[in-house]
Amino acid sequence: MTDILKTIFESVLVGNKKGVSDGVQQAVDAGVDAGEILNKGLIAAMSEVGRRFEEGEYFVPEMLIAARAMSAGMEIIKPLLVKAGVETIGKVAIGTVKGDLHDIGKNLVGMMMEGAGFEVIDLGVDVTPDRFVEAARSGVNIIAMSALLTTTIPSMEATIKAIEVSNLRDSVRILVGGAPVTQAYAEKIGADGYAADASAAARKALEIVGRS
Ligand code: B1M
Repeated sequence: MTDILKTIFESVLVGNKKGVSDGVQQAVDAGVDAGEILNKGLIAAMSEVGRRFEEGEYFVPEMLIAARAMSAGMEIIKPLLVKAGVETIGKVAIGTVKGDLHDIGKNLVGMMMEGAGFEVIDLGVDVTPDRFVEAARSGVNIIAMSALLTTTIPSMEATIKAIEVSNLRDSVRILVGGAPVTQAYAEKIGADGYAADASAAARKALEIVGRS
């Protein structure tokens, strides 16, 4: 790994937003390929962040600041990636379900998925089943639903039913998570995957699209 990619990698690990954006800008100015900055700098670092989180070396705050630092770098290279036609691993539409306004965990999951190489479309909070159906119709690979309230998790099942009724169930995979959600619940409502935290969600999404 070149020195500049190493600097980007290490800046993401410690959540140094300015270090990441300066490093990415320097790499771009030096003519380093945007795909290389993405894969060897940003994505590699987020995968290490995920590993440290799962090993108990990092906690939610460390993961959050690393993800924010990574996003600062993404902002710089996104237009270059689009121009170069660098393909993302897949498209994920993520949202917090109807009636639920909690978005910290959902944002973190979205950032980790972006860090894993997905294009993430953030539908926001209080997302109705119809809005998820619309996203499924737009051609995303994964619908990712987050819920933090025991009173709102039934909206996940309602959304899956709405996707089925719209004949879109075979074209998207569905991932669910959030504090009150369990593997058993995910299976009961017919989701394709469950993850307990943001790092596991990114891994699960990779598994779902066959890139794990
Ligand atoms: Co609310 N709230 N809240 N709240 N809130 C909880 C969730 C609660 C457990 C607090 C409590 O009573 N102990 C409780 C829910 C009880 C229950 O239903 N079992 C609760 C309640 C009751 C409420 C209100 C009803 C309170 C009221 O008004 N009476 C109200 C509801 C509003 C609504 O949504 N309609 C409410 C409001 C709020 C605030 C607006 C004040 C604020 C939200 C701010 C925001 O999100 N922008 C808030 C907060 C901050 C919390 C707590 C304190 C923290 C949630 C959080 O951000 N955690 C929470 C108590 C707690 O968790 N200790 C609580 C950090 C975050 C990183 O974790 O979101 O769990 P989490 O996400 C994790 C995993 O769950 C997972 O990965 C994430 C990262 O590792 N994950 C996924 C999440 N989504 C995933 C999706 C995946 C996979 C993994 O795949 C797609």
